[in-house]
Amino acid sequence: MSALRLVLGDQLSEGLSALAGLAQGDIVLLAEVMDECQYVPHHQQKIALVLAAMRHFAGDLAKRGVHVRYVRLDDPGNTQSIPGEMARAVAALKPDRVIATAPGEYRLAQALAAVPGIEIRDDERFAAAPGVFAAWAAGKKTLRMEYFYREMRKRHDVLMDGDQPVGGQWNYDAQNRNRLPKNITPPTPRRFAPDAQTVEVLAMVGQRFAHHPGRLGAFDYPVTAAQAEAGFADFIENRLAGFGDYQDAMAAGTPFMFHSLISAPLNLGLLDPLALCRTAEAAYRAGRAGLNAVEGFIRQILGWREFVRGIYGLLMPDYATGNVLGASRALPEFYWTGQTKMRCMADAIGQTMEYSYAHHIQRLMITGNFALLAGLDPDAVDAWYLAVYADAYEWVEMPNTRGMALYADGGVMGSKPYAASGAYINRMSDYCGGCAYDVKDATGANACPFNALYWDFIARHAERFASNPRMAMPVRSWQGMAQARQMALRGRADDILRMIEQGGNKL
Ligand code: FAD
Ligand code: DLZ
Ligand code: SF4
Repeated sequence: MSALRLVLGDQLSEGLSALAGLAQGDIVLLAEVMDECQYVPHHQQKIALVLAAMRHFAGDLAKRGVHVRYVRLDDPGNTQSIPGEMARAVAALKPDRVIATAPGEYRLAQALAAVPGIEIRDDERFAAAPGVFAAWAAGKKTLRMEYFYREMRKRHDVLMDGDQPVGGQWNYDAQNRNRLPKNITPPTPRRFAPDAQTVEVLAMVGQRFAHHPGRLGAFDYPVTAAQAEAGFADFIENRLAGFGDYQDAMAAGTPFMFHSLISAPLNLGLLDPLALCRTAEAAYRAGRAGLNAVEGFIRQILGWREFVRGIYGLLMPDYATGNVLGASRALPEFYWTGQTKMRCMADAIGQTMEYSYAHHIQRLMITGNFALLAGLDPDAVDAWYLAVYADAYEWVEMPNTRGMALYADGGVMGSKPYAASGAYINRMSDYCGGCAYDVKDATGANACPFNALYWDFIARHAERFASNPRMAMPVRSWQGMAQARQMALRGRADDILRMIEQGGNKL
């Protein structure tokens, strides 16, 4: 009996269910295929990361004596699709069984389900075992991350004192919102210089995907589990303590702040989410980081990451078409170049092109907030986030984008839209000081675009949000404004929206 076992590019985990019971005579298939490299125009660093990590993983398996069938992108005969490569391997090797782990993305899950005779195993690399989210969600009118997060904390005994949360509170979010003081510079994260194998991948990607967004020059992602562990250890040692206070802070030219940078290796399967939480908890218990930092970090992994996966699993494929605000504007060109006078947008997009990375508050409150206020088409915004970030897979990207950032799901992910004017950005960053626009002005030709767009957004959706307790205040403020002020704000917003519709080059 021989089995063909498929390992996808984001399934690079030793304990993968598809590899359970691996026996002599089995063959493990990894395939580099154009379909996966270009279903959106992935950032060049993202493609390089996935392919380099796949090659390293396959090499490690082979060193352990496992028979690996590794298909390179430019191998003759490559059909350039995962189902195609499975069919080719089956025809060549005639295995008795074909085994895979369920793909994270709906698109590929559908395609694999159609492969004749395939055994698809659950993906067990998450804190919520299969079925747990659906059982928790059953019968609930609204689904809120906070309550699922508490379940995960209890179930896995993370940051608990008996049946109570450590410190007496479940969530220290209110202590995660400091601005970065001028005299604090976040430590430079440990990065990983490409080895010969990765250099070869970088050269190939540079040639074949030169038309994709982003630059390759700064590539130094971890590409093995050992490197990913070392990167995480560096975070625990040098940045976790600052993560709590400055989780929501932004500063120009400070792309990584105190963040962990683990999302890309974690989503590839190189790290184990529960192990990360336990290491962070140990740092708290050893007095090496405060509770607001450690709880804040654990909340992102055990809370948000598990919650968005649950939402995606529960609500696809309908979730992909949600657009309750009827947003339809095309994505302005500067999303691909960073060339705009808006300093916050230029900085967040610029570092995205440089590193294939932006931290959460940049994704949510800068590029996401702009897309929300400007009524950009959720399909285009989704495709952008999926393309440009090294950690982006649809199961995690889509609920964050369509739900959290764009409110296109009508409030499944969050109880209110994360809409904010320039005042919020000014409070949480140093962007506005050096910007060509005036954050204190909302209506002049030089006024911060976020200001008029914010009020225009409230005005456009006043009816929908008037009955939302968390949005009633801005709606009332808008309704109480003098008509002349309302007209001036909407006039400025019209000008900005027109500029966006003309490609955004004048912004
Ligand atoms: P840290 O700030 O150090 O957080 C630690 C970890 O917590 C992250 O690595 C990640 O695994 C997890 N996490 C934090 N926030 C979230 C969240 N909202 N949802 C799920 N996991 C979370 N994250 C992705 O992994 N892939 C995506 O494609 C993605 N797209 C996003 C799109 C938008 C519009 C927004 C607002 C957020 C998105 N996020 C996505 C969530 C978050 O921005 C990234 O996980 C985070 O910025 C990664 O950087 P980090 O590893 O330094 O995170
Ligand atoms: C993202 C990605 C890329 C760029 N390339 C490949 C590839 O060549 N082969 C592969 O198996 N996986 C790749 N991936 C990851 C897949 O897109 C991912 O496994 C699916 O989206 C399912 O989550
Ligand atoms: Fe961004 Fe407005 Fe501040 Fe400029 S003034 S950095 S556009 S928020």
